[in-house]
Amino acid sequence: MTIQTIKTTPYDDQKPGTSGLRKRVTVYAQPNYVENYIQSIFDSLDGFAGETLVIGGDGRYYNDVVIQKAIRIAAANGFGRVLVGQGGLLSTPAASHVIRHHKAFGGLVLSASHNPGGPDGDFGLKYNIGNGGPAPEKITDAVFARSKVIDSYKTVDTPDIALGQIGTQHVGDMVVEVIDPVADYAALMATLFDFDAIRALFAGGFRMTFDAMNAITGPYAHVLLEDTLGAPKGTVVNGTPSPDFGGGHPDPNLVYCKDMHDLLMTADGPDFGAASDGDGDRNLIIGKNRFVTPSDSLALLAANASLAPGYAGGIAGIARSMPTSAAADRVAEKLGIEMHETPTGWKFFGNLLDAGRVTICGEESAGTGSNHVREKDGLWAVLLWLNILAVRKQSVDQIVREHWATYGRNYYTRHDYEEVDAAIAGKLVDDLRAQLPALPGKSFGEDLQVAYADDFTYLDPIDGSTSAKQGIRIGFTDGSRIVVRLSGTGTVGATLRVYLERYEAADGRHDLDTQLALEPLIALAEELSGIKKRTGREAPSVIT
Ligand code: G16
Repeated sequence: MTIQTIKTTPYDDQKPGTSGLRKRVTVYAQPNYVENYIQSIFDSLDGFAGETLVIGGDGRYYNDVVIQKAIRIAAANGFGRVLVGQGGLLSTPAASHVIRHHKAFGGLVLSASHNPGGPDGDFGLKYNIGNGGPAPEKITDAVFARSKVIDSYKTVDTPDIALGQIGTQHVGDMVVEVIDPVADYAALMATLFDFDAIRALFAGGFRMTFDAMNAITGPYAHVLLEDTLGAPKGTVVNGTPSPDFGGGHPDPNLVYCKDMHDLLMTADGPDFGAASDGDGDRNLIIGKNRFVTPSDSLALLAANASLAPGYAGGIAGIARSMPTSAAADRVAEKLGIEMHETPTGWKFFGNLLDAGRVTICGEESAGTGSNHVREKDGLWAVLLWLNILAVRKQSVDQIVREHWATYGRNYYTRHDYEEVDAAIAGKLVDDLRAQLPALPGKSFGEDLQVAYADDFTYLDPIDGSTSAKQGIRIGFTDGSRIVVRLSGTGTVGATLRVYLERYEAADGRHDLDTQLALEPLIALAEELSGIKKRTGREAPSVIT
């Protein structure tokens, strides 16, 4: 095998965001853009000679091109073996499991997650470490630093690897194993959940619809829900992955899954609806006549996890991202277990999971997961919900209402302003930050008195690292909160996210419309930040 060293010039924009490097395909298609980034990753790692690397992606446009480049660069850099999903496919949680299960050194996950795909859509690359989780900031910072000075990359001159056939091939001295993308993951799910109980649920006439959004979870959902658990054929819709997600936006929220939501709100609709995103790590949960917010879903899954065999011994602790509602905190308090608040992004959960401090983690952005992998996991959440429904023999709506009656309800919404001018968004956040020292103690209206106001800094209790400027928090004495932060996954302009939350006690009113219940906070957020005035937007682009 002849290793080629190719001269290159650096790009200045290869800074990984909340979850890897996400850019337009047109940006990724620039000369050596992919090569520079992958070489910068490998240059930031030590000790992988002869080791195993996992590579797989969500099958979006450009996946096939990048995967061939990645295999060649891995061979030239001295990896001993690459495990790659058949067709270049692996959902993000499956990639995490394959890394762990096969004791790989790490993995390259090719995905821009819920962002649209296609020639004019987005592409993404993320490096995951040996625990199966996204690389921590000390690695992503090193990758960015390297990308700014890189002057060459290594590759080999070989024909493309045939990814269609399961089996073993060679690229120079490196072994390439093309594996079934679903098998290892499906076997893991069987160890966590009571498949017999879920089979009995379906056999008893329980009806669900699962929208795979023309993305990666289709093959996984067909195997697990229909072939293994006996849900009728047709339960999984949009189940064939396509490079541009059928022209859709593979984000499982109430905007892009409106049809499913509306179906679940009809009298003869199914009992349960769920969806997952482009790379299979997010989930949407809707029961008949009951949408479950991701923050509530996290709390409910944590409270009921012990009903599934994989968690029968109880859970060690819960972690949630800072903007996620405090609903899970009340569950942790009642269970007498640890509760952690981390910055946005799954990479911050890894240390807590590795240390055994937490078992279940979640984010308000439709992400939930557990210590079974080191990524959030869409189908896992769906299966845990099914397991809970099978054991409790109640509807989603009943379970949610009982939860609120026990713990109280955290009314919660997120307002996104997408593709805002980056300079305006940056200034807006800076100006809001400048107001923070004067806010504590101040009252707004009759009920809102500021208890604290800060820019969230996280101190990792395991490795002692700190992450500053993780989002502005304004907390009130009644448990209400306003959080404002800039997205780290958008690819055009800036996305401003405003998160709003209000707590209503267990004996309070739980049947209010969410936007109405949060109206005073929505108005106050505008008063303090001036988003509409400064951006000229009349309303958020997306409300979840
Ligand atoms: C968004 C969400 C985060 C999530 C991240 C990555 O980040 O707000 O909670 O961790 O996406 O998720 P995925 O891999 O599914 O895209 P941001 O920075 O845009 O708010």
